Formats: sequence, C-alpha cells, structure tokens
Amino acid sequence: MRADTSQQPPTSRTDERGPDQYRVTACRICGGNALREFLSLGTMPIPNGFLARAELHHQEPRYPLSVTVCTSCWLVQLRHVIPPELMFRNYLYIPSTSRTMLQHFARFADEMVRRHGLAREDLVVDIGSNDGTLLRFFREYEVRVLGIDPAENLAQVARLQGVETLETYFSSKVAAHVRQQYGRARLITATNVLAHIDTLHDACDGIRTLLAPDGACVCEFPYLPNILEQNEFDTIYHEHLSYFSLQPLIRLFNDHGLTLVDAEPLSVHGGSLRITVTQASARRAPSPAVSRFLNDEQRRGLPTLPPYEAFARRVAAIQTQLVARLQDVRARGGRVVGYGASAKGNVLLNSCRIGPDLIEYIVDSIPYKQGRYTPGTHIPIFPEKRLENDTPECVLLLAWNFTDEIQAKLSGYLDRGGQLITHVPTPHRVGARLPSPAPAMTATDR
Ligand code: JHZ
Ligand code: ZN
Repeated sequence: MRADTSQQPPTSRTDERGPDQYRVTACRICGGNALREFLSLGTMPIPNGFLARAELHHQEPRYPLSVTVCTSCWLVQLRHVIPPELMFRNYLYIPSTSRTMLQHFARFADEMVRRHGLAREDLVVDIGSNDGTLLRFFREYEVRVLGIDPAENLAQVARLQGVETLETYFSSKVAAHVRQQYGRARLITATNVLAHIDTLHDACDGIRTLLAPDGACVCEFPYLPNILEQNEFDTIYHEHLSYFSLQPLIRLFNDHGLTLVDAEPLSVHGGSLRITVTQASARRAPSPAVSRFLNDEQRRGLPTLPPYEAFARRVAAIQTQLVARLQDVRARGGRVVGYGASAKGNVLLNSCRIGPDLIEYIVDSIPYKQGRYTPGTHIPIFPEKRLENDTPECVLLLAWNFTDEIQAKLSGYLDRGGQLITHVPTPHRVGARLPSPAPAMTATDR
C-alpha cells in the first residue's frame, strides 16, 4: 500500500503560527489547557537528522524542545509537536542493530503466542513495525502478520524480509481498511510507538475497531517514573510526544471502550512498561499489578507538580556536571569520544552545547550513520572498529540504553586504561560504585 498522506492522522489541535508554530494549546488526552511547562532543553534539530558532509553548511531547522505536564489528567507531553513527516519519512531508528533488542523481541513474541494462545492463521498487527524485526519472530509461529509503518525505507526492508507492511501511519481509517481486508487482529503490538502518536484518541478508536473481541493490544514504552528517577532527560525529544504514567492512559483507554488489564516492568530503554489492553466488552478485570503501579505513581507524587520541578533542577545540575567533567579532561590534554549516535545522544549534545571541541568523534554500528555528522553539533561519526586502535582518555556513552552490550565491546579499550562514562542517573564512570537511588518498581513488585 503506497503511502497515503490522507491517512495521516489529523493534528489534534490548532497550530499557533509564527515563531512559536507547532505550539500545543490543549492536552492530547483530556483536551484541557492547564499545561504546566517544567523543563526546557532549548531549541533542537530533528533528533535523527544526521548530516552528510555536503549538508554541514546548510541551515538546520531547529525547534523549541520543552515538556509540560497537564494538571488535569497528569499526562506529560511536549509543548511543541512538529510535523511527523519531518521525522519519519526516512527513519533511522532500526532496533535490529542491537542484540539487546533482538533478544527482547524474540522473548516478546514467544510470551505473546503462549500467553494469548495464538493459533495458526490468527492475525498479529504491529503498529510502528519499523523494519519488521518483531513480526519476523511472530512469523515463526505460523500466525499471520501485518506491519504498519510510515517509513518508506524501512517498509521496503520489511517486505524484503517477507513481512507484509502497509506504508502509512496507523489511524482509525487504516484500522477499518485492515479489518475489511485481513479481518480482526487477535494481537496488536505497539513497541516504542505510542509515545510518537499525536492523535491518541483516533488511534484508540482504531485499536477498538481492529482488535478481535477476545484479542489483546500490547504496548511497550519508556515509563515516566523511571525517566524521572533515573534523570533520563535525553529521552525527551521531538519524536516522543508523550511520556506515560498509567493514570492518564487508563482514562484514555476507558474513553474508547478499552480496558487496561495488565502492566509489567521491562529493563529495555532505561526502564519501560508493557501494558495489555482488551476490549471493555471482554469484561476482563485488571490484574493486581495495575493497582500496584497506580499506587506507586501516587506515592511518587506524580499527580502533583513538585516531582517535575525537582527533576528539572536535577537535569540542570547534571548538564553542568557533565560539561565540567569533559572540559576537565580536555584541559588536561585528554581526548573524549562518544559511543552510539542515538537520537537521545543528539538531545544531550545539543542541550549541553557539547560539540567537536569536547567530543572528537562518535562511533556507531549503523552503516547509514557512519561518515555522517550529528545534527546541530556536527561531530563526525565513524564505525565502531575505530576504537580498536585508538585509546582516548574517555568514551561518553550516548546510547546508555545499551550499556552492557557496549561495555562488552569495549573490553579491549578498557583493558588499555580507557574510561567509559555515562550521565545516567548522574555523571559517573561505568563500573564505578554509585549511591543507590530510591528502589524502583521491580518485577517482584507486580
Ligand atoms: P537507539 C530509541 O531511541 C528508538 P534512541 C526510539 N526513538 C525510541 O522510542 C527510544 O529508543 C525508546 C548504536 N549502537 O537508536 C545504534 C552501537 O553503535 O537505540 C544506534 O545508532 N553499538 C524508537 O535513538 C544507537 O547506538 C551497539 O552495540 O535514543 C542506539 O540508539 C548498540 C547496541 C547500538 O536509541
Ligand atoms: Zn490532560
């Protein structure tokens, strides 16, 4: 199915034109206008807008990046929503480049098939299916699979791997088309995509249309309490429009004849949550874990302003500490390089104004990014192997969501006396002891 821009979901609000265009004036879930801004990260280029050398002198559009909390339903959301086609038409996030994510998706598919008793010919639809990585694991169980993703480049890769993919954004209209053409889905998956959707109400109507009466919709996303507790401010960027806790999500699903029936913690992407949603008509009671997570959100004060104000103060301190640490290394004649040319890394670099004067180069495993430069800061990107024969004093971990995987690759560098540092939850040397943070929700807390 060719990209049908008429499928693109309507923006959910009126844009205020002018220097502050794309400014959000109404909450995405409750429609209220009581949006309280608690953190600004300055203006930012497109998070995955890696540049070829010939583009370095081009004017790079930058957009305000600040985050608000709705004091009615307590959804945390960006103050500005930039047009999705600027970010997703030629998308550069590919989960299949990471062993961590491949293992995660293999386990996910196996658990879903067993937990939901998926049988041959049952339909599994993946919203934001990217390069088809997750659906390839489902296909091994001989269920029918269908991907939905707007990125032309990734949809082509998925099709070449035998994963049928509709090249479009998910919407209630697309859901009706899929139901008519393929039937209703026993399982709908959405991993790291719910936060990218502006029109959540339309998406929920689509889920209710497409989901079979006994079906399940399973979503994974970085969980707000972890973002706050671990100071993961660099996961705030223009792709991620919302930062979810359960309270506003439950309200959203209930508004659309859906019920959030389960929630479980995941370690990926800095601490995520996996939720299960069913048709309300299935009358499935929420598991005890749902009320445990809700009680924990209340205990953390999430429906009040202080936790967000305290987070903003910690972010400012971390930015200052990190830059000072890098400047100190450089002042002593040491060299610093980065590892993982990630979207979150670009937020860190741009918001801290860290450029080639502090970080000489970045290594990354994705061939498309190698030979390019980071957006806004113009730091060159090289293949990982460059660090096999180079020993800068410090490597700054920009893809900290893959610390273990990357630390293992750096064993030679570390043996040569190199230092791997990260800024999450505060600037420190990886492997050095940290003061223990407040206990997060763990699997046993379910
Ligand atoms: P990456 C991702 O964002 C994707 P990002 C997405 N934006 C999302 O929602 C959040 O997580 C939750 C490289 N790398 O893309 C590959 C190595 O070089 O996972 C990537 O370029 N060597 C949908 O962009 C980058 O790091 C390695 O061994 O913040 C990873 O960044 C590994 C494992 C990765 O995060
Ligand atoms: Zn709201």
